[in-house]
Amino acid sequence: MSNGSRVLEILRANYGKTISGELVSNSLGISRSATWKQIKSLRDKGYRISARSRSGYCLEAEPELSDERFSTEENVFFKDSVDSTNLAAHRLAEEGAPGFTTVIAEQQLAGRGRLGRSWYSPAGCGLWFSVIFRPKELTPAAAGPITLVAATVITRYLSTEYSLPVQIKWPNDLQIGGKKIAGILTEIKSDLDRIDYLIIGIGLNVNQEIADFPIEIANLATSLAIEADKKIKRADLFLGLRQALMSAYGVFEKEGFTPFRQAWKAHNITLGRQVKISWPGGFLTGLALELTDEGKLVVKDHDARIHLVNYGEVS
Ligand code: BTX
Repeated sequence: MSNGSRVLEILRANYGKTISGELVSNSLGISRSATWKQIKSLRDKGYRISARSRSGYCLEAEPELSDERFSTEENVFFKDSVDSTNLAAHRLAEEGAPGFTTVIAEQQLAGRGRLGRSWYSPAGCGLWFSVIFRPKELTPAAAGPITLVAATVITRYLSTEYSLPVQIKWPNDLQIGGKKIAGILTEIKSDLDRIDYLIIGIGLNVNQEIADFPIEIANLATSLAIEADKKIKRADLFLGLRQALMSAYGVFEKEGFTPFRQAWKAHNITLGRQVKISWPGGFLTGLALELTDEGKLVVKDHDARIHLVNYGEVS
């Protein structure tokens, strides 16, 4: 155990109480200045520790997300700050990280949306994480609906835990009352018939207030705290969502999208509407009729021709 973890262990055992610096140093067999160095580094990680020269140190609050919080979870990597958890997950996957390896960050400096858009991911209020999947049997084509599976699982989880009317806009937007609460970015590394790995990145607004959103998305975005009218413990929510995703993945790998389709339909706001679906270089307008077992959107255009669409942006 590192000196930092040992100092933290002592402070935690005396949570809310002041403990003398001398006692901490003596019980660890390190100098007072080495103890002070560890206190400073814990403070940098977000631990609120008061220090008084005569009386000592007192742990007053711990960061919600931290290395220590997830130290007992298998293959969960926490970062204070990262460019993008999807990029960090790619790097780990390239180094051979096993399936279900997960990167979670307090903040992303270059959080990514689809088609080169950016995802606003400041510290202290959201869940920004990416999970690596290593399908053994899925072909790239069969893996397509995995984004819909993730959307269904997260929607079901949030609806049940917080009694919120979360809705899915095909393919990857989670909304409440027309405002975006979460986004999913799925990326794949594969050749034509074999998947090396899939990465599912999830951005979920948790404890933001309306005033916390930048002006460009203030009217488009919402958070769990705004909708549920209470602050939410992010670490517990993350672990619950990750578990739900891992379990759902097991079902998807064996049985495909079919077991999730009814739940997706129950929460969706796309079917039965006139839609414009755009993709790089084209678009289609028509009525969204159905979602197939393969996760494709069935659209009837104005000449009554039927199209099966598996990628695009709905407006
Ligand atoms: P998207 O392309 O569907 O949505 C991106 C659009 O959403 C932006 O152009 C902006 O209008 C809006 N937006 C940006 N930030 C937010 C926000 N915090 N809340 C609501 N609306 C917002 C959706 O892309 C997929 C996003 C995935 C994000 C996760 S976070 C963890 C992982 N790492 C990473 O870099 N991306 C994923």
